[in-house]
Amino acid sequence: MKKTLITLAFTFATSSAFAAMDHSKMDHGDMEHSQMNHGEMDHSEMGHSKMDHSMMDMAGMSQVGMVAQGAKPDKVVHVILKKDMTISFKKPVTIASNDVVQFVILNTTGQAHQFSIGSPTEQQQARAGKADSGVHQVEVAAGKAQQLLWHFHGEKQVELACNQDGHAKAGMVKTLTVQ
Ligand SMILES: [Cu+2]
Repeated sequence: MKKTLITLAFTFATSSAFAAMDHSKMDHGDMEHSQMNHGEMDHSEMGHSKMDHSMMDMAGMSQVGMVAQGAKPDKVVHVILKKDMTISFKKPVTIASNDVVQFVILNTTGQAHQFSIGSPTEQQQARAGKADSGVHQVEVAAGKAQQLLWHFHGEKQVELACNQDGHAKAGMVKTLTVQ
């Protein structure tokens, strides 16, 4: 248990003060819980796959996170693609950094659309035709639903879009800010 805590502390330490701490002299029994962000450090719910990939800089990773295969979602967000060329959420949602979100995307229109996720910069690059923009994209056929399990980490400004020709311009863009 102590080992787990130490590992987590190292993993999430961002301040140099914390990193410079002499761990050999640290009294873990008296460890100040106020120093920890419990939202990010609830290890009882945290699968190791969720932690490990956050530390890796690998291909297929967006500036706003990556696909979270096999992870347990913290939140489920229902996304509706509508005929008026909008992307909307069924209910308002607050997404925090490190959340694993299961997007359930319903295409209520009579044509195929995409649901893509990335930073605004990555989305611009994707729409300009750049192959390795970092954007992750799911195809949603007319009248069908798709799912995407996404682990949010990195940049706070996130853009959801359909990048088929002209669709983003027509309104199929939704921005959100990770808390
Ligand atoms: Cu579209």
